[in-house]
Amino acid sequence: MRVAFVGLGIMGHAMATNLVKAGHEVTVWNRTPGNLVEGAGVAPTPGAAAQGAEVVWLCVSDTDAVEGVIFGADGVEASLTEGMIIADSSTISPSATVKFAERVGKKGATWVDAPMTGSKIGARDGTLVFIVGGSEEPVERLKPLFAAMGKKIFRMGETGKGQATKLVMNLQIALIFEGFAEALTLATKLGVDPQQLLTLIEATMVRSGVVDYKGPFVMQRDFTPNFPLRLMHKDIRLTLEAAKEARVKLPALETVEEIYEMASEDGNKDLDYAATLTLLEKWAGVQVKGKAA
Ligand code: NA7
Repeated sequence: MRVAFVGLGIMGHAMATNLVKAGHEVTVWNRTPGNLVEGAGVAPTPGAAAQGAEVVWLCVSDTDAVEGVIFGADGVEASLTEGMIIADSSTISPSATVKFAERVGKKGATWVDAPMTGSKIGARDGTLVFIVGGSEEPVERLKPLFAAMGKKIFRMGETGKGQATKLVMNLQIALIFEGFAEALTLATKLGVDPQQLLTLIEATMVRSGVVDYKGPFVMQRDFTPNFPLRLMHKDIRLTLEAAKEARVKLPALETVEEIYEMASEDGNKDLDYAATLTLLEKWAGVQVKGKAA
């Protein structure tokens, strides 16, 4: 298929690369020039990338970035044609998604929200899990592209429901990780070996996918970003906004949001969100160390 790919960050670059590898005709655009994908064409603007494309795939930071690349100067909007699909893998506001979809719908284009989970490694290996909102027909048409970048897709309902679901998934990741980080901090302060604690967790019902993935990184104190703290913080804020719009109270997430705020002020925003641990350590006056650290 002819695909315009907009946004070549940690996730987008790997995703566009996998589309090229699967034989699709890809043209990329990235805000900061010079970010190239082998085998793909490069366009000077998002609008130029979208010219003649069947699908415009987005993977940019946040709601404002999506609005800018679609509706801003030199944006995709001017190149929209009947039948074109915009697939958005950025994690953004569900209510803004519905508004964007209505606006592009006036030009005959369809919006599919397709945020994903699987992190940097999933993007590289083409094993992402897509959490999709949109009508059945365009989602069906996108299947060869989903297959090139991921291993599973879950259609959660109409446009906006993919974003809504992604937010409630990240809500859980943020709370599960914070529980793990608090446990490691208190264990260390009480003289329990964190590595042994991790081994115990893995052997019991406390085990989780989040701990399976993050545990080894934390034990080695490797906070290089798989999923940057600033982006998880953005998702937590989006979740709290969506909850407010829906008149739902999320007290645990509100507290975790404050931790992210302070961890960012402490200079950790470009590290992995696992670096929120360092704030708890600072307060407790300890450092969690596994055998390998
Ligand atoms: P990254 O690695 O921070 O990449 C973000 C990308 O978004 C990158 O290509 C940025 O371009 C681009 N970006 C950011 N702001 C803008 C604006 N205003 N206009 C156009 N492009 C922009 O994030 P990830 O790849 O990890 O994640 C991307 C999304 O997936 C995000 O929503 C996550 O929550 C999930 P740059 O190279 O900085 O010029």
